[in-house]
Amino acid sequence: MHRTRVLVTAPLPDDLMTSLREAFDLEVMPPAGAQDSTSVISSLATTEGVVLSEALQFTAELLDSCPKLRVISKVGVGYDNIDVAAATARNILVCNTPAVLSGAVADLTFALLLALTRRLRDNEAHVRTGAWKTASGPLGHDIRGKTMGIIGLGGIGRTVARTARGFDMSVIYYKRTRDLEAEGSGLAAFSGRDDLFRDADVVSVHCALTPETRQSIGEAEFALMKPSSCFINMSRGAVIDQAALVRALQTGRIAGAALDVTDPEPLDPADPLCSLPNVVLTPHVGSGTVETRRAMHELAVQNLFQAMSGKVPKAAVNPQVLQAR
Ligand code: 8YV
Repeated sequence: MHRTRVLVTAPLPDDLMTSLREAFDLEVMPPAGAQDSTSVISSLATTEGVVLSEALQFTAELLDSCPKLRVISKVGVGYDNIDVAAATARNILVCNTPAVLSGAVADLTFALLLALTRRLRDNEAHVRTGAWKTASGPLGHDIRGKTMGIIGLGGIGRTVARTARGFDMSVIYYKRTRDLEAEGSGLAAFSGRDDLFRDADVVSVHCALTPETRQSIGEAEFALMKPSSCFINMSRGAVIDQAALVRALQTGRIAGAALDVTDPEPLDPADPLCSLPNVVLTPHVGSGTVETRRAMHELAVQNLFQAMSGKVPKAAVNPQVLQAR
């Protein structure tokens, strides 16, 4: 009897793996190292569905080696490792996991921002090294009363805006299409792009990585920022010109940066970012809580089940594929 072949590239909890195994002929991609596109091409020839992590780049070329593929269900809200236009042209439905991770990413945004502005690392070292015996800890800066500038007001950006309001911050945002609801409800005021870089005390990036946003924040934008301002990136490392950011930090053009994402990932410990004192770094763990990852995994598996059985999944990136079918 023919069983539908599904490839899983993301490590999923046992119970979800069991439910997938009961329904499909499952192939699990080995963890990092073997996860390059070419090593799975032979299995992709018969694969009809994929539960996808960041492990594979679904380029048009790779999609061409997947003649039977119908559904790619991404674990994550960002789907920049999938050529969606090429998938749509081949009638392949792409799903993702929005909303369920917005809270966790927004929380880490503020954890990083406060770590930077309240000099958490310096103050911790002050205790651990005994420096406290002779001097009080270094002073930080308030975020209360300051202006948060959000680039990209999607689900995550809006949650960051709500959290910023809880910290008594003013919130301005830039997005290609204005969010009149956010403006009307008083959540965030629209700002021109240059004005945002000029006026914000904190610039926080939450836009998707697209051909338009790739390398879109660089020398010119950092030159607009206040010397006292901080830069945060929670989206994708490639949205910014990282060398320009390093220069802005080294020269004191901006005060500091907090980055959950870099280009490349993992970041080489010899990278200049790792030795700058005014930088806080985390290893792309914006959604990295037990609860949020569980919710993402459940949604990705649910999307796959629904899409494979011809139903409209909870979160489809290119739902027009379903209409075409
Ligand atoms: C990662 C993320 O995908 O949702 C996104 O777009 O960047 C993260 O949540 C995470 O590593 C899950 O694989």
